[in-house]
Amino acid sequence: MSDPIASISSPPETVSLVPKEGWHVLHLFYQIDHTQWSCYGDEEKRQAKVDLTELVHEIRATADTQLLMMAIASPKADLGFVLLTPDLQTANAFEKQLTLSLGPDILNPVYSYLSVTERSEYTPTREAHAADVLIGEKGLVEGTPEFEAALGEFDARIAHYTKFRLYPTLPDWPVICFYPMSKRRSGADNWYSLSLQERRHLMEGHARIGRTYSGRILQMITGSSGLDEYEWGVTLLARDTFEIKAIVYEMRYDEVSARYAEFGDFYIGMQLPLDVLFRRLCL
Ligand code: 76R
Repeated sequence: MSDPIASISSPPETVSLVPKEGWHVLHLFYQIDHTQWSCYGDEEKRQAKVDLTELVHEIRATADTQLLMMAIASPKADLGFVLLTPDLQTANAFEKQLTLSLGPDILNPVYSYLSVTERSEYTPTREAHAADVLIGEKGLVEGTPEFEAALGEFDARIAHYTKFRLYPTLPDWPVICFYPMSKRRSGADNWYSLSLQERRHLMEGHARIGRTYSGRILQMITGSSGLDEYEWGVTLLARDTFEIKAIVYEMRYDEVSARYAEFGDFYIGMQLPLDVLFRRLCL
C-alpha cells in the first residue's frame, strides 16, 4: 500500500506553493467534543490516539517541517498546533489530516491563522552600519584590515539573523504565546504613512527592548498581510508565563506598540509530550 503521508508531503497532482523565500506557518486551535468522544469505545479511543501520534511523527519527519503541539491554558481552545512547512499544499493537506485525526467531529476548529516567515524590512544595511557604527562610533578607517574584518563580522551576523527569521528552529520551551497584530492606520497614527526612516527609527526602540529579553523570549514574527485578518502573527516562546507578561507589558510603553499596535486574541499554550497531552485533554 502506498504511504498516504508521503503523497501528501509532495502531492504529485498539485502545483507546489512554496514561497520565493520563507515557510508557510499555520496556527491551529481546536476544541474537543467530549460528547462525541464519549461515544467511542476503549479500542476506538486507543486507535484514534495512535492515529494522531503516527500523523504527528510523520509530519515531523517531513523535510523542512516543524509541528509544535500544545494544551491551551484556557477554554478558548483545548489543543493547538503550530505547523511550519514550505509548501502551502502540504500545510493544507496536513491541516485537514490533523483536524480529522481523532475521528470526525472530535476536533472542532475554533481559531486558525495563516502567515509566512519573512525577513525584516528594518535589518540595518551594510552601508549604514559602516558609516554609523564602524566609522562613526568605532573610528575605523575604510579599507583598513580592521574595518574589513568588522564588516565581515557584520555580514555574518546579518546572514545568521536573516536565516533564522526565514527558517527558524523553534525550541521545545514549555510556554507558547500567540496573538495576531496589525499596525494602526488611523488619523495621525498611520504607520503606513510614515517614512522608512521614521519607521526604522521607531523599530530600533522596539528591538532595543526586545534584545533585553534575549535568551528568555524567542520571537517568531510571521507576515500575514493579504493572508489573514491581521498583518502579523506573533509567536513568543518562553520558559514561563512571567517572561511573556513582562515583555508584552514593557512593549506596550514603546511607541511602536503604544501608538501603532492593534491586537487580536491571545492564546497561551503549553508544549507537552504527546502522552501527557492526551491525559491533560482527558482523552
Ligand atoms: O528580529 C530582530 O531581532 C530584529 C529587531 C526586531 C524586528 C525587526 C524585533 C525584535 N522585532 C522586529 C519586528 Mn519584534 N516583537 C513584536 C511583539 O506585543 C507587542 O507590543 C508587539 C508584539 C513582541 C513581544 C516582539 C518581541 N516585531 C517585529 C514586527 C514586524 C514589524 C514590521 O515589519 O513592521 C512585529 C509585528 C513585532 C512584534 N521583537 C524583537 C521582540 C523581541 C523579543 C525582539 C528581540 C529579539 C532578539 O534579538 O532576540
